[in-house]
Amino acid sequence: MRLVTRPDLDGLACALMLSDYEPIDEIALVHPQEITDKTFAVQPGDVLANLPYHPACGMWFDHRLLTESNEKPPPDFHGRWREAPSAAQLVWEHYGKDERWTELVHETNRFDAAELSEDDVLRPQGYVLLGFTLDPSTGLGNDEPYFQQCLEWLRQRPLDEVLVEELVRDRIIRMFEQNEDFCWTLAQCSRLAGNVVFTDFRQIKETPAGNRFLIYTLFPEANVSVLARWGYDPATVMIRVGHSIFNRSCKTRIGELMSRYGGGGHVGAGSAPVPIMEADSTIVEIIDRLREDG
Ligand SMILES: [Mn+2]
Repeated sequence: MRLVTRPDLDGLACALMLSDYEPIDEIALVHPQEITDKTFAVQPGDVLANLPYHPACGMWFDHRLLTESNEKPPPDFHGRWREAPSAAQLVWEHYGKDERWTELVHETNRFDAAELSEDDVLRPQGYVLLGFTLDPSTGLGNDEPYFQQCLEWLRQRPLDEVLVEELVRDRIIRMFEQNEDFCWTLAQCSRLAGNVVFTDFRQIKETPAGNRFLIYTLFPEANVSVLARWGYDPATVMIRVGHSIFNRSCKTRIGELMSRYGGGGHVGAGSAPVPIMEADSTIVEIIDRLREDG
């Protein structure tokens, strides 16, 4: 049985639990947009977790908004869906809330719902720290083998022992080193428009990488961020929008907003790939909407 998930901390927690309960012998890692765009072939019987629904799958666990851009599950699908802090929370509930996973699920919930303190962003520890090393937007590279390796380790030993593995430590060190540069680049490429901070990485050839919450420590006045960078598909610009995790007053449901542009997401964060020629007008539209909503 194959598990299809997203290579972040939520995906890792789902994989850890599901491979304990189901005969999972293969894991495929994909971005949610690949399910939305149907560019990834979901096979009959696949278990989908932490990704939008796909009609071919045998089982599905997810917590994102059900929006126009994705297919809706039938009422009797196998698995669990709800607006929840993480997909891991739903997997955990589905299999009876085993105590072995309590801390994992609690910390994954905090990380995936971005219920983080400034300390969690600047001096992360435990699962939150591991989460940042896994986060593709942190930009440490080589994410898929790293995900598979972390999964393997967490099956065998406690988190403390995994965090001191050389491969993990190397990523932690690189992450702290790059944060300083990243803050400087963020400050150069961002401007405040009312309650919105807009960061434009299109002017930079290679998209700089770093902790995706640092923007909110730099612009505490903003309650929402808009980021534009070159898409994985070179004909598009990826627009990512997220509520500030410190100033939680933004009223826009981001997943619904982004689904209008062919993307999707959660209440607090989402993204959409936009054709290059439409990017500027779309960005203006999104910023206007976020300013109107307050
Ligand atoms: Mn998730």
